[in-house]
Amino acid sequence: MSKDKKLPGIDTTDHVAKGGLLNRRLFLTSSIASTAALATASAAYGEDIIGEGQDDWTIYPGTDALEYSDRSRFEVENVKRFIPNFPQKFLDLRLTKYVARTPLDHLLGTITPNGLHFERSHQGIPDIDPDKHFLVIHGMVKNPLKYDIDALENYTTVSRHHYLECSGNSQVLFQETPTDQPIQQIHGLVSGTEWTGVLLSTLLDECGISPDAKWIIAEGADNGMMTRSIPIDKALDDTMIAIRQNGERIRPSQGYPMRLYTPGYEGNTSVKWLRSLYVSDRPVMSAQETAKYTDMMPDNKALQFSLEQDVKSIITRPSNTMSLKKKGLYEITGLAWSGKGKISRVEVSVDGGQTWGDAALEGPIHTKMLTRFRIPWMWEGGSAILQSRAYDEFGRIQPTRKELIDARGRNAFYHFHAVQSWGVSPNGEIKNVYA
Ligand SMILES: Nc1nc2c(c(=O)[nH]1)N[C@H]1C(S)=C(S)[C@@H](COP(=O)(O)O)O[C@H]1N2
Ligand SMILES: [Mo]
Repeated sequence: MSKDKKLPGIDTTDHVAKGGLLNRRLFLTSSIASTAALATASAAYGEDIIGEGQDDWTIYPGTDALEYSDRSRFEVENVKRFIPNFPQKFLDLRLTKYVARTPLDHLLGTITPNGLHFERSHQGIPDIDPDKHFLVIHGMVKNPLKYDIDALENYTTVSRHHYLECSGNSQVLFQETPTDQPIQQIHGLVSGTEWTGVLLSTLLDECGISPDAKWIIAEGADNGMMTRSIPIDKALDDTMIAIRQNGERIRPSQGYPMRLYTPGYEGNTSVKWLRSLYVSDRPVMSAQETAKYTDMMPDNKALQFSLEQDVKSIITRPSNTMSLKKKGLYEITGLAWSGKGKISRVEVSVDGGQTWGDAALEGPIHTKMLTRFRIPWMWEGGSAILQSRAYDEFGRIQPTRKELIDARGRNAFYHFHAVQSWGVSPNGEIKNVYA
């Protein structure tokens, strides 16, 4: 947008931080859309609504309805869980078969479409026939019981908006040098969903757990038999047996027909294809809570059961899969979440963390769910370093990368949640930098 174009009703001088960050109240004014339109839409001309370059789809009737609808064929090429043109040098052949990532740069809002939910399946996806699968609850209970999917559908279910994040998400940012991986590869192991399920407390109540029960040991029916220990307090709080994802039965890759879902805990504890919950007075000390998913500290001792995730945010637009084509007004937007509760505030900086402005949060804000933030930014064409910093309702703040590494040391691998930086160069190129 050139300087001589008017921005009707918009005060582009209301700066809230250095580098061109503008007051988030701009989004409340009715004309913000026309500002965006001035910046991005091209001029319509002539009397015809079917202008040059536009086909006329009104002539013939369209195709028939499908039994199960699909995306537009024009969306299929770019918006996928496997990164298009993914640089060969990053391919870890041991993992790629079993990992798929959410294309955060292509999404808006906070709900991840089911077909784009990230996936981590350590030993592949079992092809489970729901008529031949059930969950048993046993161990320190009065009545061991078993539940198939039909039984679970008959309980009163809860539907809640929550995120799920692998604790290995963003781990490449612990490395010494910034990465040139696409944002989907860096941060794409997080998704947001309306999960529907039966609260585990309901089923544990029915089975009658012993007063000495301290842990619930969950086991999956997959080839890897993922096994994790969940503290009893969490099991009785908001843990559910999830059976639906955004309304429909959960996908095979998400644990069909039933999975454990532990809101705000590291993704690994949400055991998919759940077949057993063993009530115990101690954790099981499985491979996934000893050799893996522990936090190696600077003194080479490992923290175990660091299950609840911290407060975190990322800027998804603009990000390193895009470049800024011209000077002008941009919206900086991204996602913030906390494993403990609600996001209360997100600040954005475009000068590498020297000055900060408050971003607008899009409501309703759900607990342990992705929250979208946005702030207007007038880019004058210089270099900039974009950062976001989230707070949760308990006052927890995202640390800087330096603070996180000082606390966690160089052995750290899981739970990277520090402030992340996108460097913008004067030619509009964006890449991951350390600031
Ligand atoms: N049974 C089983 N449950 C599992 C896994 C697995 O491999 N097997 N992977 C875990 C890991 S590491 C993560 S991050 C989440 C991923 O859930 P999603 O694939 O639905 O995104 O599931 C967890 N539950
Ligand atoms: Mo994970």
